[in-house]
Amino acid sequence: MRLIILLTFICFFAAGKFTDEESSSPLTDISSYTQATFSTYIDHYSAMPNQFSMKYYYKTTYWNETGPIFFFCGGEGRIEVFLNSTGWVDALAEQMNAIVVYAEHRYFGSSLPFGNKSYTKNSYTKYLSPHQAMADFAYLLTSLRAQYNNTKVITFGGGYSGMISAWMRIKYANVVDGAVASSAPVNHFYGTVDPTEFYHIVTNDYQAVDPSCPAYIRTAYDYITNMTDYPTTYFNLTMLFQTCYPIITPGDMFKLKKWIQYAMTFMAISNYPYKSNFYNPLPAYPVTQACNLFNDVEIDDIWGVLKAVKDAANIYFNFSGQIECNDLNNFVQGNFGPGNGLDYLSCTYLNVPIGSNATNSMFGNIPWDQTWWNNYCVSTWGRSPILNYATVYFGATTDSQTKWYLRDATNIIFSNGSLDPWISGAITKSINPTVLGFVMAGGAHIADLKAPNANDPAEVTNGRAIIKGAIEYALREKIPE
Ligand SMILES: *[C@@H]1O[C@H](CO)[C@@H](O)[C@H](O)[C@H]1NC(C)=O
Ligand SMILES: *[C@@H]1O[C@H](CO)[C@@H](O)[C@H](O)[C@H]1NC(C)=O
Ligand SMILES: *[C@@H]1O[C@H](CO)[C@@H](O)[C@H](O)[C@H]1NC(C)=O
Ligand SMILES: *[C@@H]1O[C@H](CO)[C@@H](O)[C@H](O)[C@H]1NC(C)=O
Ligand SMILES: *[C@@H]1O[C@H](CO)[C@@H](O)[C@H](O)[C@H]1NC(C)=O
Ligand SMILES: *[C@@H]1O[C@H](CO)[C@@H](O)[C@H](O)[C@H]1NC(C)=O
Ligand SMILES: *[C@@H]1O[C@H](CO)[C@@H](O)[C@H](O)[C@H]1NC(C)=O
Ligand SMILES: *[C@@H]1O[C@H](CO)[C@@H](O)[C@H](O)[C@H]1NC(C)=O
Ligand SMILES: CC(=O)N[C@H]1CO[C@H](CO)[C@@H](O)[C@@H]1O
Repeated sequence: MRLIILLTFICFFAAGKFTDEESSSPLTDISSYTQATFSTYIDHYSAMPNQFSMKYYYKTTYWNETGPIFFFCGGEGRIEVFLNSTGWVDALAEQMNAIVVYAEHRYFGSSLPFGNKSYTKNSYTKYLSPHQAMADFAYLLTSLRAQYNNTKVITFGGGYSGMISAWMRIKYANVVDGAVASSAPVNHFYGTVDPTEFYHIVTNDYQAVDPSCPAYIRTAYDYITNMTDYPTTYFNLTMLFQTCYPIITPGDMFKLKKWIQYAMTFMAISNYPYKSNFYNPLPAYPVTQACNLFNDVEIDDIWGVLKAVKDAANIYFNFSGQIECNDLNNFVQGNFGPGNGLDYLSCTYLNVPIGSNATNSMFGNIPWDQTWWNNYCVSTWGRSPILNYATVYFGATTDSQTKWYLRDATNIIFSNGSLDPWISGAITKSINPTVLGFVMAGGAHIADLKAPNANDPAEVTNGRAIIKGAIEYALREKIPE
């Protein structure tokens, strides 16, 4: 059984109202970039000479010979998804005469050290880690700086890749002059976060749209939990949810709940005020759209509630209208491409605890169970998570200790959307004069790095101005001769 735990990393609006004039966030024009590959070591920590090709895109047309390199650190998916959906980086590069680079994270997209065998056995998969990926980025940056007048570097990233961006500045201050870390849950690790905050925030996002909405989702969940003991309901559920394979076991019922939870969570994460296509194609304000489906349903109408929750989940899974049936076994990938890299990372270096507490979550009580997770990881990957890796290697800590741990860091911006569940493990307050943490009210996950849109909440627009000011500050520091 697969537990869906994701490192992928929400909006204020009047209940029940959204405009029909949905604008889209414009995509960056990928054809204006040049695609390239960079050969680097599969293992940076042995003298093993074997190399692999990592993919990157770059654009030098804005550069004026003295401008910086804006380096977007790839994350848990093919790099094109990040390039497509972070248009503000490109727009800022134009204003600041920067070279833009988007580099793919190893083991994602087409940057596979052992080709399509990369995930087939442990001796191939074992080179997938944040530190190896960061070394790839540092070597690529060193090569690029040599080519482009040893110019300064600002890293960018959002979500997991936002963590990488901040960590690049901390670990490679010799190569990276400043970092923008949008919606980066750098403290979302074992022992440093309350695991139940995540679904608390997801629930709050539905609550904010319509105070009666979470109760419907909660009730649908309870109905399915209760029906688990009654296989006579399974046929109806199979028909209603249009599942690709019939629901025949309690395990399938568990998957059905995970499928619903996944859709509700990712709509909250992607609750942009415009159409978007990051994880999956979505309409503007998907949370509002989902809650609207419960408007005319009585909460004690079992099949009515379940039908509405199915339709709500299908806003996430089937906005394209292309899905013939709902595959409860395989619904995680979306745009991010094939491979289970994120699962492997969650089972090794990035043990990210997420749970749910019925007192504040519409998904009921699902306490984080580390033992269960360890067993899952051993049976799936033959590995147990290294619980304190992020703490020891990158200084992940509790909110109250962050200021102390990062006291010597400079030039890092931690920007957050107030509605993003990942904020529970993020840095939301400034650490020192150049390590800034702030929250943009109404912002969803990585909203600031997306191309500016007329529907952006005011604080997201202001957040971009803060980031630009901080980058200019970092770039003013003179490199000694
Ligand atoms: C390289 O950068 C330095 C420092 O920013 C600048 O003074 C110099 O003019 C640049 N050289 C070229 C060839 O652009
Ligand atoms: C990125 O956008 C281009 C259009 O510019 C589209 O062809 C491509 O499929 C998109 N790629 C991904 C991975 O979303
Ligand atoms: C290059 O661009 C930067 C940022 O826009 C600007 O400060 C600088 O004066 C420009 N340099 C040249 C040589 O045009
Ligand atoms: C990898 O690709 C080759 C050629 O396309 C194919 O023959 C092989 O079966 C694939 N291997 C895996 C593990 O998918
Ligand atoms: C589920 O079953 C429990 C125990 O029988 C009951 O208290 C609860 O009301 C049921 N929930 C729903 C939504 O029917
Ligand atoms: C199946 O659904 C129908 C209505 O669609 C309902 O009348 C029937 O009682 C349901 N069967 C079970 C076992 O819940
Ligand atoms: C997806 O949407 C299309 C078009 O609205 C619909 O025909 C299809 O049944 C939907 N698929 C599922 C699984 O609900
Ligand atoms: C849920 O939170 C309450 C209040 O903080 C606490 O007493 C309870 O133990 C928690 N339940 C679980 C399952 O964690
Ligand atoms: C974890 C955290 O700092 N959350 C804050 C996020 O921002 C909102 C709005 O500014 C605050 O209310 C939260 O306390």
